[in-house]
Amino acid sequence: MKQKIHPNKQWFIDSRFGMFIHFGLYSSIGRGEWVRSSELMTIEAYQPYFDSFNPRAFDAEQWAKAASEAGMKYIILTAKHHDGFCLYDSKYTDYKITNTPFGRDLVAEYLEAARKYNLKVGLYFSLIDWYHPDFPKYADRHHPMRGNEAYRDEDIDWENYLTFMHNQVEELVTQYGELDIMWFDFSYDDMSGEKWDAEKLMNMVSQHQPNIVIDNRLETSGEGFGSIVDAEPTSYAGDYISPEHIIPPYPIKDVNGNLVPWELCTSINNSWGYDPTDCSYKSAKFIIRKLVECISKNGNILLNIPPDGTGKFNTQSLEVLSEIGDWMSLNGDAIYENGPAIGLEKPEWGYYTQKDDQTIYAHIFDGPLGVLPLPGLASSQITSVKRVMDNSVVKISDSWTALAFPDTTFVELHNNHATEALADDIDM
Ligand code: FHN
Repeated sequence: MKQKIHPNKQWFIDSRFGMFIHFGLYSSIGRGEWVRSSELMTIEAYQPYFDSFNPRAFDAEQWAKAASEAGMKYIILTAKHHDGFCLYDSKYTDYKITNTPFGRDLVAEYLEAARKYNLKVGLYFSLIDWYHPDFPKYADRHHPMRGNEAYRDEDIDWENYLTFMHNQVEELVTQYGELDIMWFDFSYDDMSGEKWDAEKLMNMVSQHQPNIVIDNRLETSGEGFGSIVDAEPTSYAGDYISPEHIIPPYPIKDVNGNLVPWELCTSINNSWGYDPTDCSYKSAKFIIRKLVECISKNGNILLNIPPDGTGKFNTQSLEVLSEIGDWMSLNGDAIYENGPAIGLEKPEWGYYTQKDDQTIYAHIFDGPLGVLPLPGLASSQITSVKRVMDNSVVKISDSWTALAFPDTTFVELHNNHATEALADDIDM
């Protein structure tokens, strides 16, 4: 089944697992990245966080090493979030990290470290900018100054805002080397598509970075598919769909039956920006199982890890990432370059994924009574079954008997070979 992506961008689908990082002034407040909006905070009330911003424990190598050792193949950092604060030395604004006590271009350091760890590198860029005077305030349902009478008769120059926004994107795609992903965020109401002058923006980005992978949020938010599934997608539909905290129930296809790439973005807890009161950390096992589910439906996971106000990942995040990495080091073959198992129904005990014409993986979440039913597989098709969730390799060789029933093959799991293999189990 064909994928709807350029061959130069196949690495994105093959990678399957990436790290998202939301970091900025809001990280030092600790109430999430929407704190200005959720608390109707004026620029003046937010200014002290700018004036004192100095993440002393920031170490880009900690971020990159943690991502690499967790088995993540790409990494995406917020170069600028909705508050308009730039983590890089933008020449189009003074609202940037190089004007804070930190004083350094954090994006440049992040990119250098990520490339050192052989990660594909991406930047998140907010189309929304609550700091810029020409971004609408009073009538915008997200803006921190929404409904504030001081802005009822605001006189904004939207063309000036678009020039500013496009210029910032252009400096990112021309001043920081080869970028692998541009993660625009996000469209809503009439703030979508050509409101952003999206075709011009996409053309400019692709001209400077011809192989860059781009998400679909010039058109949508985390809830829509956008026109990439249409027969005639718009010029700014992007390369993939970016559902947020939502796993589609099936592989997404376009009108011609081609698989459409997608990437679930979610966080290791329930917060994008750092919030020390959010202790809802997902377990490694839960994340791995969701990753397998996504892959079985042709999706990736972009897992957000929020650094604290000093710039470092906390212990809970590092422990989960380390446990995922242990599992990935044993079972990465059943993750990378895997996709939906063609023609096979989802088995009751978990998921199939398929790597190539010869290799199907049985991801067994709920072990069978004793004999493993492999629906849709004939014993002649099977040369090995890797029980990746229990880290036991169950191979069918001449000493095994594979019981075949109509449309189902059963693999006996109590063979002495299995016993040897099971002895190598690593407890999840
Ligand atoms: O508003 C943002 C939010 O802060 C966060 O960056 C997420 C990540 O996908 N995107 C937007 C909400 O969809």
